[in-house]
Amino acid sequence: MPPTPSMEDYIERIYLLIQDKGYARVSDIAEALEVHPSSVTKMVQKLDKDNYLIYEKYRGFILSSKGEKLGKRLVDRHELLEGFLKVIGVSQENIYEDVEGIEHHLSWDAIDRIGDLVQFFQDDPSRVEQLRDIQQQNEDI
Ligand SMILES: [Mn+2]
Repeated sequence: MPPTPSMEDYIERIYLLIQDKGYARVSDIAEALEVHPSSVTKMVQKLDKDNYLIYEKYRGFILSSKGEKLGKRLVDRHELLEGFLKVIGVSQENIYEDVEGIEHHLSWDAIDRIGDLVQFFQDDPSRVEQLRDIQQQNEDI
């Protein structure tokens, strides 16, 4: 069974917490995701059952290799989508919320194709300028 959007949010956040501090605790996750600790406990049990997590007594949780692999992929996907929205000219103030809104709902095929498009712009900055010209024209109408 593929992870649900909510599981993805947890794994992504746990991956970032572990990168930052070496471990993740229920209270840290609850704070970061703005949810009640009892919800975190429930999800942690589910992620443990599905072999994404390893519970370390007294310390908190670490990700299993399966969890870590997925966590890295989810964090990379988030960053790619931020880069994509940025390059197409979305206002900085909207980017984070927009990525949170779409990241769980695209196929990995779509993610990879967006990656190609980001690369297309990165490979030649004049392409970004051409896009900005079109955007300027559309604003002027
Ligand atoms: Mn995210």
